Amino acid sequence: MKSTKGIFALICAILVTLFSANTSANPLHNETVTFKVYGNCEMCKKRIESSLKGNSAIVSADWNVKTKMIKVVYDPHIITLDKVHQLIAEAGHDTEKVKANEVTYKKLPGCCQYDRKK
Ligand SMILES: [Cu+2]
Repeated sequence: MKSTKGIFALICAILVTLFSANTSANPLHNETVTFKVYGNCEMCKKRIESSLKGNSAIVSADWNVKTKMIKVVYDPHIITLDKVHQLIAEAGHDTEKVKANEVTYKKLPGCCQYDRKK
């Protein structure tokens, strides 16, 4: 009986390992990109970065208030670069690839409403 329990525990351990390997970023796959995201201040920085940080495919996200450039480390096997841009746009911030929806943009606090290219 003891060995049956042991095998069962082993199978569980394998399943847990496989499951977590498929749902969170794998360091072997990581890719780093840097691109422009429009915003103004520290509040924007928080909003931009947290639009990505909840996602298990994102290893890190760091937006620079001065240069308006974001550096994202992500696992391209789980998330596409287009989706990364889209998540930021959904928070109200234009990226060099994807524009935020007008309604979402207007909901940003006044100080965060960056100049948009017409
Ligand atoms: Cu702001």
